[in-house]
Amino acid sequence: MLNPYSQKNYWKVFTLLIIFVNVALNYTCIAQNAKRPNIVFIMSDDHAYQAISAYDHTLIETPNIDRIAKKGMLFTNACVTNSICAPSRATILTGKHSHKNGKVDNVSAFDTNNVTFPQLLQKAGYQTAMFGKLHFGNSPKGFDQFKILPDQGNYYNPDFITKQEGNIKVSGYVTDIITDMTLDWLQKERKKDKPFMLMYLHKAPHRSWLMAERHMKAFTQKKFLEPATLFDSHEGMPAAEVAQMNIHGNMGWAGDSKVNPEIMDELGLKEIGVDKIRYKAEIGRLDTPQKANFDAAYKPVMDEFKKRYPTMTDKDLAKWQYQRYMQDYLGTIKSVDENVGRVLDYLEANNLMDNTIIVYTSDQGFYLGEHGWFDKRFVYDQSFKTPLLISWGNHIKAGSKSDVLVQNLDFAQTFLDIAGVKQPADMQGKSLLPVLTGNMKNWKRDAVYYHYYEHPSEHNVNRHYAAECIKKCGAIRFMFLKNHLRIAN
Ligand code: SGN
Ligand code: CA
Repeated sequence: MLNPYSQKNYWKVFTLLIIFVNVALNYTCIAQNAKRPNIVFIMSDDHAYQAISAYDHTLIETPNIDRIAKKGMLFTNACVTNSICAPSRATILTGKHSHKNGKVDNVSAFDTNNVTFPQLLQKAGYQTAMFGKLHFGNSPKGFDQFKILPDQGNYYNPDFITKQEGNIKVSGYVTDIITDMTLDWLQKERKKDKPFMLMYLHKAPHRSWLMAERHMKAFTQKKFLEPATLFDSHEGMPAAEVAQMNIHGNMGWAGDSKVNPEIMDELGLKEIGVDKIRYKAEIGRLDTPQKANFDAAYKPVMDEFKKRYPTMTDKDLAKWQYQRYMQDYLGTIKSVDENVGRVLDYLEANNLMDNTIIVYTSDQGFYLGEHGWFDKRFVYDQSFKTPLLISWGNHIKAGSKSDVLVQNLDFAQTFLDIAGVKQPADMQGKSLLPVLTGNMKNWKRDAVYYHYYEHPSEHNVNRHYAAECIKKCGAIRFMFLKNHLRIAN
């Protein structure tokens, strides 16, 4: 028997005690970490909710993205604070409106003095990683690993800025590559004794809508239903008259509709902006086999167009451009859906579904021909609203739907809340935890605020701000445009 009072044994007891405390502390830490939920934040770029079958079956089936809604919750009133790429990402990371985090448009640099939720999660013991499009002009803080596209990135054989390997170029198709990187990290780098927060961020379906080779033949032959407002006169929408987002008139023949520049010259088609340069910049990146597949799919389309062109009216051309737009845009989404499926399969196969909150969203919505438009920016429904699907094991009722007004401003606080990390007092959103868990007595929101700043700029959308207010009779959206107040829904 060890006598703790003897001088010799005192040190033995003391050492044993230290070992015991250490083991106990480590064990508690591992147990706590194991319990804290993992976060998988999946975001695509410019993915309209109209192009997700969980919302609408008209245009495309997205069985894998839909899996998230089947296991969890589909939000029908998720919106953004500023419908453009980098500002949306800044709002998501900081939990602050554009005027507070400083990233009001795509041009200004992101102020890295901002505190972001990944930094806070990392400090709290989360392993953090980001793969794909960030669009900030600087690297993200608070990540143990990242591989990001420079600026907008490219669809084929893209370059990446990486945390550990410097700048690299990877052969292949961007959506597949971002997924390979994500799966690689999950398989080889994820530390099993820590919770993780993974940002898996697609470039697709951003302009100029270049799909994977494997989908080109099928998608270039598809026909899609036209939206009722494809030929909108924009009556009562004063800013719409000067905006340059019209499918017929502002889309490039080469860069967008993929009409070969030589065919443009042959037909006498007028170049829109730097249309031909955009075509060459994207298509010129394809290697020989990739280009052969591209030609095999697009040449028959262009041959047919050449034949029809002499007899086509403006209306015929608009209809043709709408079909070309949908074929390419939706073709890129097909790969996003397949690849989301690969990540979900991995999480399922590795028993990670129960303790992982999975979010699918877009940096904003997008016009798919509504009002005759493409692009976003305006606070009308299709770009103000964004898709949002969230699953989280048994914490969220499978197959549930919420029409509560939520914003991309809410993600930061939601993630901090579920990770048990203190939410900074200057964050401006709300944790969605009560909504996700059906605890609605703890949820209250009367209105959300919107502000679009990027003007003068591409697409010429005037600056405007808006508020959507919840009234007993439903939601009303007020839009302030050049000091004129209008109702925008
Ligand atoms: C590019 C696109 C625009 C798009 C902006 C912003 N033109 O400039 O159509 O509105 O990005 O998009 S392109 O000819 O270069 O494709 S965002 O999603 O990054 O905000
Ligand atoms: Ca975008």
